[in-house]
Amino acid sequence: MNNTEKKVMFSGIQPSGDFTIGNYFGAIKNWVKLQYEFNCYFCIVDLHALTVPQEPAVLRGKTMECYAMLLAAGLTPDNTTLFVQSHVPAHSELAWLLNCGTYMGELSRMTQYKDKSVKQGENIRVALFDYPVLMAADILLYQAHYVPVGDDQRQHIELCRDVASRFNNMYSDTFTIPEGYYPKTGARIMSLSEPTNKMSKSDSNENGYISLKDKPEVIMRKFKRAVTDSDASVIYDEDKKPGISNLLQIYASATDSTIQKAEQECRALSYADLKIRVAEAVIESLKPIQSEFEYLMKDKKLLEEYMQKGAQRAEATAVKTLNKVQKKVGLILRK
Ligand code: ATP
Ligand code: LTN
Repeated sequence: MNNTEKKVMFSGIQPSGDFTIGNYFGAIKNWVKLQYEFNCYFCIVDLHALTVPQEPAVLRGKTMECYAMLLAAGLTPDNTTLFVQSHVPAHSELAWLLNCGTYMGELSRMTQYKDKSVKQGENIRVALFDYPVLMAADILLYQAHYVPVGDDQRQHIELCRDVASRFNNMYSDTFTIPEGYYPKTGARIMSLSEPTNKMSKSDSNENGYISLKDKPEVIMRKFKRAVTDSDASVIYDEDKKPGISNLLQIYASATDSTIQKAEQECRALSYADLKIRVAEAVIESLKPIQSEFEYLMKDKKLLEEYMQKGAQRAEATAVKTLNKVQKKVGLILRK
């Protein structure tokens, strides 16, 4: 099947820190499989990262690293259009036009905004409020059929569908109405230090997450410190034993197995041995990614070339949709 016959898939990931094994087992590893089945656009959403304060030099560095890491994890420029959001200005332009058809009330209901704005104190950026509209623009520019995301993004996908349908009804069919693509077996990896919270790359406590860049000795140390419980049985029970369940989930993901099998295999281990077993499996599964990442980071020119090609390919599609929208709302297209 050539790319034009495949359904379109779009997803984004923020360069707001180093990718964690949560991002890898929960999202990136699936993207690598999906790229052979769909016409995939995967995007480093640097403009989304700016909705909370960022150190400019750090953001630039992370964007480059995240791009290299996605390649190292197995996305290939032949099968995926991999690009940086700010390299395709159509994202910001469509976001503005969609802003003109989105209601304050709709955005006020977004739980991610409510959660994140509490952390920002008094000076909450307008962009944080507007985050879902930029996300809708990302998706709609490519006429995406499917958007692989975690459960936490459900509300944003619904908003995107509402905004797109409203536009289609008002002006005539323009946008494909996208669907969330929630992998049935998608791993949800929790923090090692607070196993009832999601593992997150922007966590201020480095012991809570394993970065894909962590060296083997760091991975081992972090797992050895992982919070468990005082009972000693290795059983999967998310409510009663969140720490142990998380370790079993990570083990299953790292060994491409199931939670049931992981539980059987590890049942007889002490907690200390379980932690070592899981750490070793993670170290092993990250090895090829880490060596490829190191290799790619030595060749910035090659990375920039890939970035440029990705942006060109994305832009060719994005501009078509943007121009349609501009015409429909009454703008004169520049000749
Ligand atoms: P941040 O800390 O900046 O909010 P994050 O680490 O939560 O970032 P996102 O950039 O919001 O990650 O998400 C990128 C993708 O990774 C999404 O598809 C999301 O569902 C997935 N993901 C993030 N954290 C986890 C996790 N702990 N377990 C499984 N999947 C995850
Ligand atoms: N909000 C998403 C990141 C994101 C995204 C997108 C995902 C930005 N634009 C478009 C899918 C499609 C997140 O925090 N995971």
